[in-house]
Amino acid sequence: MAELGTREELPAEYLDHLAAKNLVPLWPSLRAVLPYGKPAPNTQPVLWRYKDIRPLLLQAGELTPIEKAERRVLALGNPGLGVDNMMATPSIYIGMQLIQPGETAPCHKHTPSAIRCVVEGSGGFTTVEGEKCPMEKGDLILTPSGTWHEHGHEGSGPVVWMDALDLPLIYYLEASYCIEGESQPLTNLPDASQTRYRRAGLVPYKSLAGGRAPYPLYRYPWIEVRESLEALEADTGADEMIWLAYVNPETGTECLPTLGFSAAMLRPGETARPVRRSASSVIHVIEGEGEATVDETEFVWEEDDTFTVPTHAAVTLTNRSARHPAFLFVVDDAPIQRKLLFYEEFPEA
Ligand code: GTQ
Repeated sequence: MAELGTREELPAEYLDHLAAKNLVPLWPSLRAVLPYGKPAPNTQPVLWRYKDIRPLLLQAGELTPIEKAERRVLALGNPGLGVDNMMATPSIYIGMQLIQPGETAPCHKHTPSAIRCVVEGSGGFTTVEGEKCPMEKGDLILTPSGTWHEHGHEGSGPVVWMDALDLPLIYYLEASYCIEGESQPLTNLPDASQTRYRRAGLVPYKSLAGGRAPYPLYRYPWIEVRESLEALEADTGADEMIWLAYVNPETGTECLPTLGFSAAMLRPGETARPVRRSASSVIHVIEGEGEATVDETEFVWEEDDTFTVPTHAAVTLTNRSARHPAFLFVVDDAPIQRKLLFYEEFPEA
């Protein structure tokens, strides 16, 4: 591999002339933008403990009325990417959102796509395109790019959920913006997870004739995902992960064009080694306690904690409990990488 020339080797006067014309020599920076063999991520493996987040989020509820916040959220900033940039990974924004009883977060739509995974509380709801989706712990609710959405809370006690958005990417593309709207009229039907898409393998007959909605299902109830994972245990080899992907029930492909969602169950005492891959991801603990290694970094995680996995990182996940399963929710940017035709998996030799 040839040594590349440096800036220092170039005459100062020449560098000044380049700068005056908005020109940059590539070769001194070539290895930084095209490292050999694999990427050199700035993203750090980071763990956010819900124990740390929760009191600060509740304090936000006292300090800032919802009207002054629009969305009352603490964003998880990766120090490697600049904490203030609100990036958990280069493509994934993660926020923890608090809504108190009776509060509403007004209706809007935006170019970034979002999802919620409910962390605690009962009685919260998100209305998406007129469909009122209940929010119970672990539920996944999609608010794809361009869909109207608003949040509310009809129960008691705080409701907290994790937001994941493709905001860093859309912002980087200078395409991120939002439109405010009036509160939506409700369709007055149960959400589609209870009616049109009640069960995997069944879709409304008319969807076969084409004219499919791009986002037929907005809510994936955790109670059913959890049951599905548990049912797989008997049928999954000890060396295989119990891992289900959330998909669009009409196309069988990822729910959103940019971010992917999946849920894994770790059997009591299990150490899982998910395949190393080119995607970055964020792992959120829905239930259980354990340990993780992300390249050289070691974490001890508990229920409701959240941690990052940079691109190409090697991961191990251990369930510390000898008696109870653990359940993890995974957000990744594999759908973007697949569309751009460079997604890779690196099975262990
Ligand atoms: O709930 O619509 O964390 O628009 C960031 C931006 C949540 C939301 C966030 C948003 C929302």
